[in-house]
Amino acid sequence: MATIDLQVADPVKARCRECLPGLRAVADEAVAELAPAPATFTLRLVDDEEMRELNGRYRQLDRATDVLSFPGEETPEGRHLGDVVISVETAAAGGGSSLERELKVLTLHGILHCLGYDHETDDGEMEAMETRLRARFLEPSEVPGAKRSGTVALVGRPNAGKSTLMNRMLGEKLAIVSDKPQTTRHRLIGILSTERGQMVFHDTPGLHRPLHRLNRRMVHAAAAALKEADVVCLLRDAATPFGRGDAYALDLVAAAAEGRGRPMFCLLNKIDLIAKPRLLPEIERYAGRAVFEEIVPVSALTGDGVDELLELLWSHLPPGKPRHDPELLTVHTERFLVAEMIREKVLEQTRDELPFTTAVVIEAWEDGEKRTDLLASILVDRESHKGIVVGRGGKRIKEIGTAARRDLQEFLERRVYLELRVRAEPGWREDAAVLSRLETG
Ligand SMILES: Nc1nc2c(ncn2[C@@H]2O[C@H](COP(=O)(O)OP(=O)(O)OP(=O)(O)O)[C@@H](O)[C@H]2O)c(=O)[nH]1
Ligand SMILES: [Mg+2]
Repeated sequence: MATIDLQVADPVKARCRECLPGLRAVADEAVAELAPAPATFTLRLVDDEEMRELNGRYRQLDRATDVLSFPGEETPEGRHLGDVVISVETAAAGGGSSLERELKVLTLHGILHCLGYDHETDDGEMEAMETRLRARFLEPSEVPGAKRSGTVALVGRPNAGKSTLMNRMLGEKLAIVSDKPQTTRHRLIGILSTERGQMVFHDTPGLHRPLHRLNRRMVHAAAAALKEADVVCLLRDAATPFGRGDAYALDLVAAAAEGRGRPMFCLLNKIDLIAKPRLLPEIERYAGRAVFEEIVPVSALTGDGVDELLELLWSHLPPGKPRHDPELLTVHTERFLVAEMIREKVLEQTRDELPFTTAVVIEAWEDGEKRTDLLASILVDRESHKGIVVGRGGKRIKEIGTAARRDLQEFLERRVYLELRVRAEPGWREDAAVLSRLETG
């Protein structure tokens, strides 16, 4: 935790007394989030006279200004984030909003300068960050009942239960799920619209050390969501022992936390599988990393803890208008979702024999008057894998087809004729052209 040194010069003491608790809270939270390493930070409130003197000494300008920032440095005692000085008189004269709000706005502005942001040279980066910080720290409490709108990224190791959790929160089965790791291959968007506003989930491929071009794309998709989302949830399968893969995912997320300025939560999933006493050390392990706002135990499968989680997520989304038509569940094409549904059946039916190596391509799609005719190819890595998918006497591919057709008819709400082929396409996981075709989501 950072230590905030809040100094108030005598001439402005009476004027800003009532603002101090709120201001300290914002400074505390903002510093903790933007500079999670132990740090000290000084916030000094002064009058115009002292400000003019400082402005003259450090910037050779003989006039008062609203805020000055002095970035700090590493000291033997730890990191000093810097000093922000605000003239209460100038702040009160500008802005048009309450003094407390103006002081908070200037404090956030000063903190960002201390962190090295510079709105004069950074092409809007600092401004975007300020908008987010204001939405996060100022507006929600001041506009009761305002609608929320934002993105929530679900990241974590393969098999942690990200897709299951997204489906659970949407109340619809959008993402395919399997007991095999690396089921999700693309960033999958799920839209939840309620009277509270709009929450857009980004279900992501599991974080792992990538070996193929496909896997590099997968991890890249997860990393991008981690960077852009308003709220990040790191999921961990709490029923498995903490291992190298968990440490890898945690480090990636922690590295992305610095300077994000938006909240992150750690979700301990699959609590239906473990006894409570085993959960406590897990909670402590993640609480020890100062990047998480809260550690939340859930079961995506049974729904235990999910309502509380949704409540928490809503309260941390910025205010705003919905970005998508509230009728939509997702932004992906039917073609992409249909290919995914078929791939799920392949994963289900081939169990452990064909790990990570299939893809599904829709070759033809014809909407007739009463029926949709689909031709899909299942790509495998090697000639010798074809037999596994086809099965003895074609039994397995028939089962895949039957199961897929059932789901597709429900999804498309019409009769479906599905023809499946199996094609060996060696090296498809490295082939940029094939991968781009698969990404027409
Ligand atoms: N018991 C239990 N099983 C769960 C829970 N959540 C997910 N699972 C199971 O865990 C497996 C993996 O779930 P997914 O949702 O596909 O996991 P994922 O994190 O999306 O995996 P990738 O897409 O491969 O990264 C499936 O067999 C799920 O049924 C849970 O809360 N409890
Ligand atoms: Mg998934």
